[in-house]
Amino acid sequence: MSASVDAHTEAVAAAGALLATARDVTLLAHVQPDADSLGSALALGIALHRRGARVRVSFAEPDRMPESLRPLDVLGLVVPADDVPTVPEVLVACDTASVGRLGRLADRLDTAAATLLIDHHASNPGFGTVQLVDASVEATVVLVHRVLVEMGVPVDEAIARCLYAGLVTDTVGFRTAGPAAHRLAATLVEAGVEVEPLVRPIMDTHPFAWLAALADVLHGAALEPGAAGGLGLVHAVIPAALVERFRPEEVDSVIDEIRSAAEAEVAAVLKQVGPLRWSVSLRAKGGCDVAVAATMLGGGGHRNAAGFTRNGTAAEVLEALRAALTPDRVAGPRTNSAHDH
Ligand SMILES: [Mn+2]
Repeated sequence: MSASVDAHTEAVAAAGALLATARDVTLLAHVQPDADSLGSALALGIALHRRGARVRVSFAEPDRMPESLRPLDVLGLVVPADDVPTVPEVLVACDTASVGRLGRLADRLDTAAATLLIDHHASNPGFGTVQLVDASVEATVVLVHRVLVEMGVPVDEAIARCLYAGLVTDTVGFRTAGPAAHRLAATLVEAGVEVEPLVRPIMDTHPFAWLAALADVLHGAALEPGAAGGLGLVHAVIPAALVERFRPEEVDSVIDEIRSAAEAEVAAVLKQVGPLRWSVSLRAKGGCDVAVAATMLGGGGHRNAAGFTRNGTAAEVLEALRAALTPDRVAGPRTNSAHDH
């Protein structure tokens, strides 16, 4: 066994020991929570609630649970950020690549009596008293499952649904999943997960009005074959009017359409979140590392999926992105962590 495997085994044991004795646990997802982050927090939350602990799950923003993920919260564990205790007994940060991803709840890391970080982002600097960070797994829910096994928790259907939701989304429908993740998926289906009704609302459902809006956004997309050191960049802009009109489930799905352009290694979607403020999603296909560019621009992420937020006009943000995607910055050795989110 390598040293890192030993370290992760120790961290799983430490995480299990901390949670096994915890009486009151606050589980946090990152801002704009996705299925991996909320699925991780809810899977642990359901398990701990069933062991008799007082449990709450929250995130700093937005102020509502993403509609498509609401069915995962079968026990009603999600509370508004304002209801998170000022001094939590045990705080668990799930799928949180940096302190900043906790938003205005980040200060609870300093006040909590004990903190546990569970994450799979290679760029994570590490924080918290117990740190379970393993960039070799496809999703944070994989690490949560290890902790549940360590604690001897039976993975019932409700927990399995949370874990499956994180696994299927972070692996883009298992396309980046390795053998162990496929085996975990089989275990979760055996525990009772009905895949189609679980996944369709999360990955594959939009209001009819979105189709026309999406057509407009795609019509405005542009291809720059010479960008990213000649690997090609395709990008699209989502104006504030559409960001405000539609759910994150619609807005955040645009990148999956844009990245299908064969002529571009890198895809970018600029989402207008203020008059002169943009939240930018980046995707790559393995030929370059968009986490490097995103980190340079104040964000972060994985090699093939990253993002950042930046002020300026759309043209200015695109210019900054082009500059960050120069070949010497985006090349670099491939890692074994070919996953998204
Ligand atoms: Mn994740």
